[in-house]
Amino acid sequence: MSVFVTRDETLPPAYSQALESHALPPLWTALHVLLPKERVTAAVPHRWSWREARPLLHEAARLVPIEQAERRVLVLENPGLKGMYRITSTLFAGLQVILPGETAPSHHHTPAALRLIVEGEGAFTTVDGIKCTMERGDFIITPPMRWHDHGHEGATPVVWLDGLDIPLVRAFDASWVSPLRPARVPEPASDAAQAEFRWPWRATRGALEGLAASTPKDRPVTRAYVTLTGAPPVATMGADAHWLRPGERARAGRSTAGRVFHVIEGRGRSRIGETELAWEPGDTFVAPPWHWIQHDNGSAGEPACLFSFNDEPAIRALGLWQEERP
Ligand code: 1HN
Repeated sequence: MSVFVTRDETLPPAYSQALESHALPPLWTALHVLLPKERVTAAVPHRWSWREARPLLHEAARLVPIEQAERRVLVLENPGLKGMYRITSTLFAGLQVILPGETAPSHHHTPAALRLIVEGEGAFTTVDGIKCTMERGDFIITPPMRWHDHGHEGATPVVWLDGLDIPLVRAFDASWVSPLRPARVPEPASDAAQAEFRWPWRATRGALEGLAASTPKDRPVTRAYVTLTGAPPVATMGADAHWLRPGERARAGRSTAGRVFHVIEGRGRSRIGETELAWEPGDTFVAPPWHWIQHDNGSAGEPACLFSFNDEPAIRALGLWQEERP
């Protein structure tokens, strides 16, 4: 199926027919779509309410056995990209739920994954044999081609936010997954061993709180998640933690990267382009590329913490990075 009309109605029909049958469409009718005068995205700013999503996720856990689902995920699909299973043109996001005693079998794939734990305790994910504890607010990565599975030794459902670069990988026709392998019960792993894949929220929150105390009021309090060598967590995706001081209004500018935000703590609102989105803990919202972003921790007397992931490393690597600061 063609996404835009390439037939030039002013040409002789027989000539157009000949072009079509030789796989030689004219460029001149499509040039404005291939190269618009300004950046365009079909993705729209949107917020998924945790209050609305939570009961639907828990219902999925009742309705769909893990054996059938493999990964029990509800996709955070951008309303501007219906049927495309993506939150921006390059990023996938979803909410995954696992019940006590369940295991999601092991597999590996070319897309990279990252996770932010939303609710519950007692679950773990095993990455390349390293058992990573999942506690609320923890950030955990699964780099490309690493075997990974999930288990749950606790008592209540555990939910996390999944972020993957699937649409980007699919643009290269490079997306595939290994056959499944039953998950093996992993040995506990030391904090040092987990540090390759896991950033505990406890440590990140402490660092943010310290940073907030020493940062001038007009400067944003943000910490990028980086590996031990200072690199982005995976080659295609970056991630940050943001701390909004009580009453703070943080102008974050705009850039060519798409960004997904998740509320770990606090209440506020964000202006994404022309759209105002109110948020509370557990909510997820998306800022498509080249939209102005401004977060507002309203009048609440409490700090707010936002997690965010983005396609900035990928777009930088392609030479397409651009940003504007307020
Ligand atoms: C996947 O393998 C996981 O391993 C989560 O937990 C979400 C979304 C699309 C494709 C594969 C996981 C996924 C996924």
